[in-house]
Amino acid sequence: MIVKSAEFITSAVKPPQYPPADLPEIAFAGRSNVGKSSLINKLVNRRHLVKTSSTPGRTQLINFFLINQAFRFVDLPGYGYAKVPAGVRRQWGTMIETYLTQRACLRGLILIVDIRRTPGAEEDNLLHWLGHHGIDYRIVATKADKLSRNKQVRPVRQITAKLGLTNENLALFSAKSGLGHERVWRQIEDMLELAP
Ligand SMILES: Nc1nc2c(ncn2[C@@H]2O[C@H](COP(=O)(O)OP(=O)(O)OP(=O)(O)O)[C@@H](O)[C@H]2O)c(=O)[nH]1
Ligand SMILES: [Mg+2]
Repeated sequence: MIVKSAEFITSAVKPPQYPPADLPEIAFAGRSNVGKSSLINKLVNRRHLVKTSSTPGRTQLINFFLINQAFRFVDLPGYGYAKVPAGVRRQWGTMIETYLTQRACLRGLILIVDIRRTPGAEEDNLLHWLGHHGIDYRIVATKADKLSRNKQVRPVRQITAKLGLTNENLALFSAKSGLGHERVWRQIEDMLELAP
């Protein structure tokens, strides 16, 4: 994918604040601080399109970005951050669930996991829930640069086993080195049904 333009459109909490559902959308989800915003920045070759932070829970709204005037990326707030009060966490859950179930132009979701962490119940539940709602998804294991190549083998096996995936379904990625850039774009093009 050649990215000619990428711009922030708007932040939203509820449907009336979403942009019109006139373009296909790809959503990005994952645990708080996993590297969702960094992944989007890397994919579109912009360092600061999306705010990133070493403090978990930075992205608290649904953020919409217009790519090539043709489709949108949707950065969802991270889940599973322990320091967020339960009430706020519930609100986040509702916010994400509402987006995922009500957005007619949603074409698929990229679930991002940390290569160093075996996915837990949250990831499992999310994938089952997506399956149940007929929402297409792909998995990306990010921060691959944190492990040397031979140290990546075991965690990749654990992640694929835990989530019931084949190796082809999982893309290794690093926002730091750019590893997996092409692979993730192919996953996205696939969900957008764009010819390669
Ligand atoms: N080494 C390395 N660090 C990364 C990578 N991706 C993200 N980070 C770092 O991880 C931290 C969190 O990154 P973000 O992109 O803000 O994560 P997020 O998932 O958007 O976080 P929230 O919006 O808070 O849920 C930052 O300090 C990033 O620099 C990566 O591929 N490699
Ligand atoms: Mg973020």
